[in-house]
Amino acid sequence: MTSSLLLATTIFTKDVIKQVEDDLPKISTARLSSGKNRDYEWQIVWRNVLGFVYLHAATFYALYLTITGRFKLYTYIFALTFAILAAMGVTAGAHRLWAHQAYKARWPLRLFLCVLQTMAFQNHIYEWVRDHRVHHKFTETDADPHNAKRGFFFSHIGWLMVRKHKDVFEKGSTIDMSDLEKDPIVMFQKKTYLFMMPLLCFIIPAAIPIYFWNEDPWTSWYIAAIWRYTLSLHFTWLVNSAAHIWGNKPYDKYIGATDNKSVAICAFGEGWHNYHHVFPWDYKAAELGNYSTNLSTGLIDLAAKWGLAYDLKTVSVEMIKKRAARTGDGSHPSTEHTNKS
Ligand code: ST9
Ligand code: ZN
Ligand code: ZN
Repeated sequence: MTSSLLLATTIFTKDVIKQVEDDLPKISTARLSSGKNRDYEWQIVWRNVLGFVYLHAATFYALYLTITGRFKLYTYIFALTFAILAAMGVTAGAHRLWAHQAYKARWPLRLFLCVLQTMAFQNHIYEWVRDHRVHHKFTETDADPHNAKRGFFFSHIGWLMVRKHKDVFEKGSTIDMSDLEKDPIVMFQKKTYLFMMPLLCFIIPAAIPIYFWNEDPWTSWYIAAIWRYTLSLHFTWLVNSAAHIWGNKPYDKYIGATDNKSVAICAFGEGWHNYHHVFPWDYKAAELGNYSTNLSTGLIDLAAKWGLAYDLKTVSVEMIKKRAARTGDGSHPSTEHTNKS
């Protein structure tokens, strides 16, 4: 059992099956039609395509197990709890703490968030942050790893199945990562990721229901490991796709990012993306709303109460109002009657 779990979980990891990838032809399947990019060709990464095909096929099987009631209730409660915790590692950790330095965290909190982020398998913190900083600095250009101008599919999942545009490497090399290089927790995670990630994202969550309440091993694998992981990936990806396509632009109508409540709920507060692109240093990643649409803020506030988080950055109401009046689309409460466009 353990070896088959290991085999399945490592299917994505970069180096473990690099050999397999090297054997596959790097197929250039299409040219982008935009004049600017005539020299750019897609290079499909079949290792990732196959990985995602497996994930989604296995997720459908998990749905079948769910519909037919072939699971123990504890397994679902556990999977949900695990998913929420892992998401906090991405939102409160990789995103607000490490990518944007929106607050500071003492080492026990950084260690906790790092463990949670490893449970989420969205690449190690260093890589996640580098891609995300590039996304903010070069939003919706060829240097943006998940450039939403290339459509929903590309910005949602497609970007993880092809080699990056050369602008991502070139312009990405201007990103300062020295703060992360000074964080021993981040660097330790980077070094040990290929071992820690499969353990924390797949093996441990699949083993807990088997060990503690005698869940069927395959049910545990499909529901607590695969289905939980796939769903949390899609919720995350919606921030890059849906929240760059559909929604309001209360703070800046000239950018692609939108405020999208449904995405905010699914992504624990990360769907207020128009606000976030305008004020990326705000630890709430939102102006309005409460913990129900922004659980990540709740966690940071709690950590601040306990003295584990400090220097929480935010934006004054005045500054927000001025910006909404100047560049918003008129959907901000303070401009609704004056600035409709
Ligand atoms: C995943 C990530 O899903 C999701 C991120 C979402 C972000 C959302 C943000 C929104 C806010 C937060 C919302 C949270 C909501 C949470 C809710 C939860 C319910 N700059 O990448 P490589 C250089 S991961 C500068 O291999 P290829 C660098 O030298 C899913 N330089 O490029 C690098 O070498 P090294 C699981 C850069 O070969 C070298 O290029 N993971 C940059 O084109 C090669 O880099 C997967 O599916 C940069 N930005 O491959 C696998 N980038 O690293 C994902 C690269 O040694 N990745 N360089 O320094 C891959 O397999 C590959 O990256 C690839 C591209 C095939 C996509
Ligand atoms: Zn964005
Ligand atoms: Zn951000």
